[in-house]
Amino acid sequence: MTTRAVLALGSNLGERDDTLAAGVEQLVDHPQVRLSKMSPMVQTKPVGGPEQPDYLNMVIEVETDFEPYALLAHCQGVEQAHHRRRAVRWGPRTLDVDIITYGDLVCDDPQLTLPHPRAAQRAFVLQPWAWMDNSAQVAGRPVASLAAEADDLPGLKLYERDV
Ligand code: A4P
Ligand code: MG
Repeated sequence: MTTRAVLALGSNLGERDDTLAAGVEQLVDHPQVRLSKMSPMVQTKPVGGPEQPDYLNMVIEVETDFEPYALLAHCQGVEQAHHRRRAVRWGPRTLDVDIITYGDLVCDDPQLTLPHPRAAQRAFVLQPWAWMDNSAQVAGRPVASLAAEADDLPGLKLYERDV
């Protein structure tokens, strides 16, 4: 069965834009994952955690034949390919890939909580998502209006790559 899922990517170490672009390629370079929509990249102030560099964030929508935990394992495999180290919670990272929604599935397992428990408060997920899909909803509310209310919205701007 094919399910539509929204994935969020974040990076604040190294060549952040190359990392996000490579991460998207690797996520969809699999017969069970097809890219359907992609947001622009946004530059964002870190939310939580220690003092750390600004992030680049983006979201994508995929059609997938993976079951939820297999999709999580696939996302973690792509993080590993970028030498993700888990030292501090909410600490700096080369690449983080979170599953934001998996169809309409609601799940409160700590290993895979769906929809992502913090996504509805975070402009760094909501704003690129709203730009990607203006009609998107999460937790029964339009993503665009949740983005407008998120505390971290003032720290977000569209990312333009230096040439
Ligand atoms: N997990 C549970 N549900 C999910 C899900 N829906 N998707 C589990 C992915 N993973 C999920 O994740 C910790 C555990 O969450 C995993 O074992 C997985 O099974 P992690 O990636 O190892 O650690 P983390 O990302 O540091 O923790 P966490 O709590 O997921 O962090 P958040 O909430 O994702 O926040 N500020 C800006 N501006 N931009 C960012 O991208 N990211 C974070 C991380 C903090 N501040 C940020 C950003
Ligand atoms: Mg994560």
